[in-house]
Amino acid sequence: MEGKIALEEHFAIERTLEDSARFAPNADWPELKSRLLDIQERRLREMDENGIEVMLLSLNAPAVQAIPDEAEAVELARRANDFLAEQVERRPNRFQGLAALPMQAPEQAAQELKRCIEQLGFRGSLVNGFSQSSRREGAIYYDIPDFNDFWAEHARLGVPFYLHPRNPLPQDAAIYKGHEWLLGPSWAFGQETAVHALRLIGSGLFDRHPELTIILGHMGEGLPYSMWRIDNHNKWMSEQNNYPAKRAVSEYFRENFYLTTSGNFRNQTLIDAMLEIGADRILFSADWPFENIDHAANWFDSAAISENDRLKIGRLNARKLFNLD
Ligand code: GRE
Ligand code: ZN
Repeated sequence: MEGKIALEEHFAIERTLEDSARFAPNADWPELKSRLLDIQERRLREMDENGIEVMLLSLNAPAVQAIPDEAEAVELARRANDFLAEQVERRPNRFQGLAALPMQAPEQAAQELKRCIEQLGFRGSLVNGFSQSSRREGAIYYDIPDFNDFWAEHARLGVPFYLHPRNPLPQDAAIYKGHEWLLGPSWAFGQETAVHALRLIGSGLFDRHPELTIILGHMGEGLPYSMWRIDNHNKWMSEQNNYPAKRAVSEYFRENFYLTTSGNFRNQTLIDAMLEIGADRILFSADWPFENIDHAANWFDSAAISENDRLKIGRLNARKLFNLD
């Protein structure tokens, strides 16, 4: 299919490059490194060869989220966003930007988002899971009241927030001890991100901001497959899910979330996602440079779905969601 739009597509700047090194065996690091640092050459060539018209670009992970010094996190986000804006400006028909945000400083995160949307012309934000801060012990998730004003501003600006994976902190990863192969994309990324998304849902965030849109990658980080069970929850028992939110989890999932196909190129999984959330809320993505663009495109272009759904998922949904006329 020609004219696809892809939106979980990463780059690095020198300062964030090392964050990705741990995810590649030594033998593959030179390749991953050169993929991360390139924007205008090989990436563009691969887009052309695989029918991708536009990529919405985002910084690699965990980058800004893993910098405990808040002033440094704020500065890095700004620098990365300025760099991305320059890259987009060279080919605005092919590249658009998603903002990196210093969530450990919620007020500055809101300001940076506003700057990125209103001045740099970005289309939304992409945040790499929880944040760390020297002001606070442990992982900071975004369901707490500190983020009330941030979410209000995000909703006001009317752009989507992409909740992208990162690994849990060592103190929260005891279950993986001695089984390190489960960290990263094989399991821990999805588990970490799915729980964060459920925390946002249960907190009542979407009662306060029904117009807020969250995007999840990797076909929903396992959530579509679990949606019925999360709601059903031993239905015969008198005590049901007890959380501040007003409605069933699946209702928020269907109304406030979009999913992308990033790194999950499987008909069975796509069809399950379509049955749970609908073809109007699924968006093609590759997850370059961690996944190959041709692997994503070859699978998607011949996936066992209708041509109408292929057009929506490959292009039309993203055009509408990100106002890409
Ligand atoms: C990603 O950002 O999507 C990613 C990583 C590291 C390994 C695999 C992966 O940051 O998909
Ligand atoms: Zn990714």
